[in-house]
Amino acid sequence: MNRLGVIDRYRAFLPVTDKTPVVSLQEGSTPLLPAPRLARELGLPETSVYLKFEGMNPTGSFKDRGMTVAVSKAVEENASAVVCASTGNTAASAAAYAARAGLRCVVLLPDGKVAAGKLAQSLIHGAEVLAVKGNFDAALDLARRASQELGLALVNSVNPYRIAGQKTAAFEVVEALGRPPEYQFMPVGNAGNITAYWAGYREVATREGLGLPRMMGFQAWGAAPIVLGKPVAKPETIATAIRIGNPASWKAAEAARDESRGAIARVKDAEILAAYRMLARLEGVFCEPSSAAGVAGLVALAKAKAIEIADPKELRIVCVLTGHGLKDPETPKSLPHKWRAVPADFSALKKALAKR
Ligand code: AN7
Repeated sequence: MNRLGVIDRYRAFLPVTDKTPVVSLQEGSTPLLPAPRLARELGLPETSVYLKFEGMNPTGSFKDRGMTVAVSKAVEENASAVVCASTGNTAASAAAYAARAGLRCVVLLPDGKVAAGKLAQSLIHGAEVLAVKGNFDAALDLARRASQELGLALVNSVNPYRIAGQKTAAFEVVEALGRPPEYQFMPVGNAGNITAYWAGYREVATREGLGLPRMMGFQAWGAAPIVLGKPVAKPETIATAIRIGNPASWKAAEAARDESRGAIARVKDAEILAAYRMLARLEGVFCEPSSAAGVAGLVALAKAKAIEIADPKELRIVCVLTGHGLKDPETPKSLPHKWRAVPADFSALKKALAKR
């Protein structure tokens, strides 16, 4: 398959020139999956709900869209090393793209709070992994200082090249639907992604004379600074990717919310886990828990009959599933399952299958 990465596909809309060396893993071009069984379960029109499955990117999350641009520009600007703080996915992506570019990569991770798959990725790609005895917000402060004082290129989403790359997901949604959706639901952590999608939707709307979606962002209940209107000193949630108390793109996320007549609200861990299971069981789509926060928000609004439906046939709702479920192999085991041991014996198997 000849797949273009996001720089080659959207070159004209990105801050690159012919001189920029392209560091790519053929990221982007992710599926936009219809979710009719989920829609029916929520009492929404069957053709209305779509899943932008960003877990299908090379390192398993949306971060790759921004990382290809950030690392390509770091190489162009003669950086010899990159640094980031991360709840796991940014680190995994930075580690992979830095490896591909032959750059040194330093990742600062909140000690003990990173899902197993993400840590495994940073390690195998050869990043220098530093487990910070503190949360993401403390790690980001350290990464900023390391960038300023030690000259490492910072590849967190405060780097505008990251946001530029990530806005390409909005371009793909519009291409797939033929127009922007009425609503977009997504998780919010450091708030770079909601900022990037909003920039992307605004760009296509201006270019092609189209409308704009309402941006619906969801934080975890115990890590909801934007909802509460103040930083959270000790953010807590099972959705470790969005365990962030002081988002870097706070103001831009509020602008996306307000300009789009959208909302930023919070969902409980139990609601996140319920949506996570629902996606896996109704649609065959396995995302990581944080990714399900947007869907949990949709479930809550659909239940409250708070989704505006002008024309049921025309309604389009996109849920962004930011990361792959395999990133976090532990969480599924904590949920109830049909799982039992059987002796290696056919009559025992028959008996076991008879009682469901
Ligand atoms: C799966 O990797 O912040 O609101 O350091 O991994 O743009 O931060 C990850 C965030 C949603 C939130 N879903 O996006 C990091 C990091 C997943 C994520 C978010 C993250 P932003």
